[in-house]
Amino acid sequence: MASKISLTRFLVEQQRVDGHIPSQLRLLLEVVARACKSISQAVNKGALGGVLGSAESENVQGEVQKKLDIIANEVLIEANEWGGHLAAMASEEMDSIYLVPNRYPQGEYLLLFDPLDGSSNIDVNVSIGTIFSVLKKPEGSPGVTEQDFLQAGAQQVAAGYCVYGPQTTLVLTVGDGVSMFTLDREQGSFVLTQENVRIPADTKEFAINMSNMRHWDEPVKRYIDECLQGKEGPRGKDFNMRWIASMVADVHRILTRGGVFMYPWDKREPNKPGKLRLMYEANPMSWLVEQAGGAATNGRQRILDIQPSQLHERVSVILGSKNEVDRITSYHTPL
Ligand code: P6P
Repeated sequence: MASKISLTRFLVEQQRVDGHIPSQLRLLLEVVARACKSISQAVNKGALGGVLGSAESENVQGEVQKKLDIIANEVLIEANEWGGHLAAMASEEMDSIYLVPNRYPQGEYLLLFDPLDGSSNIDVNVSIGTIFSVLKKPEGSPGVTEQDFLQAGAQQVAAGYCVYGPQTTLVLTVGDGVSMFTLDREQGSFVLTQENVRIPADTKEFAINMSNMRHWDEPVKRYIDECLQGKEGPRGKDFNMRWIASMVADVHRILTRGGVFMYPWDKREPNKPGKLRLMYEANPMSWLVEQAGGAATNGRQRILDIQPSQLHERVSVILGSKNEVDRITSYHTPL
């Protein structure tokens, strides 16, 4: 069997080969990976660790926080604040940005994360995950403000997620393709298990919460209806449906075997562009998908081109196999 390549060796060799990973960014990625290992251990304990259930509090989204949401958030903050690689952090679980305390050296990177995506699945033992995005702090500004975080997804310098499922797998891009690392619990390290991940351009599998069908806009209704017509319909083939209600798990399936994931705008909350968050869910996932040959739009625009105006703003998400995303987008923007 080929020798195991650890995450550390992979990052050192990538740094040496093409300079894609400056040393501070390499440190950042290794610290985030170590934090994900700790979160994985907490998740795996479940009821034995007294970490299931509600924390009896709400986050900035107005959602009830699970105990593990708060634990994961604290793990990421504590793991990253002292390293000297960050200027500040932002999290789905915190109203405002978190400045690195003055007692620690300040770095040039901004780290954004959803510490535990898919919280509704925690108590029923279904895969969940951590999503993270890395931006560079804009030059010149002495301090750090929320405004420094409001950069389009195309400005990311690294993005990834860690899915806590039957395996704990870290999936990462620094702009040179997508790599997957599986946690070897005996060694306690992430080991490279797939490089140059590619999403097939076509698929027969879609992921959407069908219970919202009556609330969708017409283009989404048209696309799903055509899929449901199967071989006898305009698509000329039968489709399969999956919906795990953990974006990390649905995106991992799409990176592994193709498919299209949709959380579109719907008329339940017409003033919100969508349910998912742009900065620390849609942007990192969209960059990973594009780096693997897929596509990601909000129905009308490439997600990575969206200029954010608020830290916790939401967005409609259509991502995955390029030909399917292009088709759905074309339904939204008829010629
Ligand atoms: P629904 C999890 O709460 C999440 O943010 C995504 O991970 C997931 O895709 C979506 O919401 C599930 O939403 O409305 O189906 O529960």
